[in-house]
Amino acid sequence: MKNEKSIEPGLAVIIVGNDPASRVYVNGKKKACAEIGIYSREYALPEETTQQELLDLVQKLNQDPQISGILVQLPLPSHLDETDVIHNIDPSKDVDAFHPFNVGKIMIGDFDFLPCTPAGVMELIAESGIDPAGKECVVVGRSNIVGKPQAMLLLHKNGTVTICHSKTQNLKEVCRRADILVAAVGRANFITADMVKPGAVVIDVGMNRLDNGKLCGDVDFEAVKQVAQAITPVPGGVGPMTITMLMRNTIKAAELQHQK
Ligand code: L34
Repeated sequence: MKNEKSIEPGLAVIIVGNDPASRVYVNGKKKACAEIGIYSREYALPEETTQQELLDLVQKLNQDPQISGILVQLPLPSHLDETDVIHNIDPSKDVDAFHPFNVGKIMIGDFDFLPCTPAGVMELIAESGIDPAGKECVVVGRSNIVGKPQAMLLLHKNGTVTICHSKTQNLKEVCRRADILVAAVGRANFITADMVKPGAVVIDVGMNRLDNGKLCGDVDFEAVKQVAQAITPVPGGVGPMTITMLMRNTIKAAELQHQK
């Protein structure tokens, strides 16, 4: 019989430099680990860290049996090559699912990990009793971290998916078709009420810090909530789900490594 007790998930979080938003998110991740009993280790590296130093740390953590998941908090300072760092994380410890191996597995539909933010969005939709099957799903934003994988996950659930971006023509009309609208643009109040079909489900992935320090999503919440059937707030919507999905991925990584 398998000894369940011997599985001990461990998460290594690497943060480079002094981005205040990254600090908040990393603190949230450590706190979540502590709350649910996941061992976590933080590596706070100075702004001047070199690519080689960062890669050496990733290599060391790839070999560390206490560590099941490695997360390099993005964005990195501009002198560092994010793609190169991600490529050097062992795919079996890639709890962000950013490594091309895991990205490819998601495309095929045979995956171990899902990227945390899009997975969190899917959980919110499912827990609200909403089934994307056959529905018009519009994703605004095409980043590798959110927009593209989000579209793929909605497609896996049989949604009819459209991806919009800065070159999209008639953005308003396309958004108004959506039964499920996911905003991942990175611009405060970008989605206005006239872009939303009455009764639509609106998910706000935006995390914009206004000059007054207030956190604000991509959706004009006060106006859009009047027309939407369901809408996620910022803060208190997708952000905490991102952290929850990281916990799920870390446990999954530990289980998979244990089976080997
Ligand atoms: N490698 N980098 C890597 N993985 C990730 O999954 C992330 N992301 C994004 C930025 N860089 C990353 C995050 O963790 C965004 N993100 C994230 C995580 C948590 C929250 C927001 C973004 C969050 O908890 N937001 C709170 C408010 C926090 C605040 O006050 O600033 C909320 O309620 O939305």
